Amino acid sequence: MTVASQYSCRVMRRKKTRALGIPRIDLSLLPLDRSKLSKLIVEACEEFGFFTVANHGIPNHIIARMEREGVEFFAKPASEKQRAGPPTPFGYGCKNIGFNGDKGELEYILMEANPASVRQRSNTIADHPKHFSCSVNEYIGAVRKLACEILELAAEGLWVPDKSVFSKLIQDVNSDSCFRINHYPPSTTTTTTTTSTSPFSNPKSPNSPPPRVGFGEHSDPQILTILRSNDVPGLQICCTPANDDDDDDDDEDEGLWISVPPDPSQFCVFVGDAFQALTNGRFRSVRHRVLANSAKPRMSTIFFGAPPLNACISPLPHLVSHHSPNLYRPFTWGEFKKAVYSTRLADHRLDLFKCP
Ligand code: GA4
Repeated sequence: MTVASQYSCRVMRRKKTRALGIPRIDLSLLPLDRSKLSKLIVEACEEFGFFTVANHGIPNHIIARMEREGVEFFAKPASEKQRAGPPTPFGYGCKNIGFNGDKGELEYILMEANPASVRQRSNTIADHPKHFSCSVNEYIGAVRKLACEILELAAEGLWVPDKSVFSKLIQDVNSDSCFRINHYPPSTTTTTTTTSTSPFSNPKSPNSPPPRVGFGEHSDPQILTILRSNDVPGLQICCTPANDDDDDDDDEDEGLWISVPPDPSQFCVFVGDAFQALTNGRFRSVRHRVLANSAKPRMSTIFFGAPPLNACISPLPHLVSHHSPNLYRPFTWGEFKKAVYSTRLADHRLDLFKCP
């Protein structure tokens, strides 16, 4: 990928994209303002495919325990960390991402988000495997519950008759959800820092050095992603500019990278490709990336909520009409995953499933 293409993001043109302030959903409005919240969540998923969640109700001690385990693991010597690798598809990875040659300035642990797999994998990850697996399973349990609450609010906001239509997919005992801890080591140069007075990172001055890419541009394949980071910046989401008055017929446009200010007290929520397909394109999976230019190490913990492998992903009938015909052909999550692993990070995998 060229440096120039790292600065821009090609996304489907949305003529109605307006404000560029990142939506923040305050869950303390529950239960009184449920319908207002569900409307705000739907708007955020339609316009950005992304929002942050404040007052989420997950106890601090669960988050703090999880964070300590991550810090402890990445502080180990490389040879010990490698005992948990390679990440094909689960385990410890360093710089290599996926199976097709993608690289990033990070190291990570990837695992299946079910209690038995976490327990088994902990033996190669931690000196105190029981402690590690308890911390991770408790954290995943809490975050999965948060994801379900958000999915139910989204279903209500879409006026879908069965409000558990999305949440039951990631709650299923056979859910293929996964969990990841990313660690971006500090940058040794201070000249490439991304912290600026403006959250908008492009256009860059021609003199500024190229950004160090921690995790390259991509969309998440699953239904919903819930991320929490420490207080170190780096995450950027791609948004389309407001262009309501531009009526030409190009179907693609340059996007704008917006830096998401880190806030350890909040969670970031990303719409994934499967959610875009289930909502017949009404929600959009957000393209995002992480730049690793900070002088401090960034660590993020991420839950990817996915359906069981045999679940059918097909636009909800309620969201298909004469005016909004089926955008995607039905596919199983297993089929989609196969496509995911045969592509490069930046590829648009959902396009392979578009109706002719
Ligand atoms: C992106 C979202 C999740 O981190 C992930 C990633 C996976 C991996 O790191 O192995 C992928 C990437 C992610 C999408 C395309 C493929 C698969 C790397 C890659 C090049 C765990 C996932 O499910 O898809």
